[in-house]
Amino acid sequence: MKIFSNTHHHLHRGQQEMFRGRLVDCHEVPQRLDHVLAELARRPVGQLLKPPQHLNVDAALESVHTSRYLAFLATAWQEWVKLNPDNANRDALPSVWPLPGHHAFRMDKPPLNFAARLGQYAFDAGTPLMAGTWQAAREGAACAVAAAHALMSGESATVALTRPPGHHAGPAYMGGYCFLNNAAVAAQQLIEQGLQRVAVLDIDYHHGNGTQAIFDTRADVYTLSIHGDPQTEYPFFLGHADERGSDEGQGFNLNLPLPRGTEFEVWFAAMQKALQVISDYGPQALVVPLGLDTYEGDPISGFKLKSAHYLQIGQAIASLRLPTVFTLEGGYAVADFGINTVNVLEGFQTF
Ligand code: Q9C
Ligand code: ZN
Repeated sequence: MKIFSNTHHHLHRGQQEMFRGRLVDCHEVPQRLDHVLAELARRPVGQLLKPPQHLNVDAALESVHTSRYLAFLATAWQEWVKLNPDNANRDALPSVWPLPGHHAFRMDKPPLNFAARLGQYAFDAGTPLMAGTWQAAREGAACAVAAAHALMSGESATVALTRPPGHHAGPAYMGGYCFLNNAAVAAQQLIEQGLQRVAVLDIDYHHGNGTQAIFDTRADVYTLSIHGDPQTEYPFFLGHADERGSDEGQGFNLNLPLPRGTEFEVWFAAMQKALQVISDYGPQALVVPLGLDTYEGDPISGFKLKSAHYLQIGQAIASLRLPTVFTLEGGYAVADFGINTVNVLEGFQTF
């Protein structure tokens, strides 16, 4: 198992996120990845690598995100500081948005003010952007490209071990602590390297809205997500069971929402259903956006999985016998995050 690790992830360290009317400490912290690395030192389930230099990361990003969004991200921090020099000590968070469906808003006259532009590219105020965000996120995407390419070279499983996470990032927006959609980058690279069908099985607690949106109209990437019911759980505005894909992609998205409080047995039944659908689709590879926020100890989520269950989950994924790329997503019970992550990888390896 080749594990591509983002050595630049520390450059992204948000201070605070907006939550119910106040700024609270960020949940998505650098120590998360440090705990995984520490656990991998104890249980070396694979080879730790850096993504090679020669990869065309920009082209890989352009194939899942819009050029405008990428250009915005690359210069966002400089623009934020230009707005007011004092901003150099503050993370950028949006606070004004053009509400969709309200024709009074002039979508044809995009504002020049940077605080307003931020609202055009972010769907929440919980995703702080700072000086090192672009560099950290881009190196994370490089890990996803490397993981996809290594799979095409014959590895049976690879990992993009990275933060910030990616699955909430859409074609032209950030949100949910995500900027660049690493899982979508990996899936798209597998297609561009010659595969005809790829499945994406998202097991983060939160619906993978960005990945679903990116592949919504496509039949060559089947997106599946098991997550907290969006009627009560973030990201709220997508992730219902009746979203099956559009146009050519009709029938190639499956959402399996579960109520807050769901225990492992019920969660695992949904997983079995997803595995059957994947197996019927007959993909040549699998991408797993791996969130560990389904854990009972997670401070912002509502499922009740225990650490030992992650070994079983890894085994169940391996039972598909598909070349598999894992990308690291959420999981905020920081002290147990390393154990839970490595349990999935070890379960996969020992199937
Ligand atoms: N302040 C991922 O797991 N905020 N993103 C919820 C807590 C958003 C989660 C409220 C949660 C985003 C990758
Ligand atoms: Zn999550």
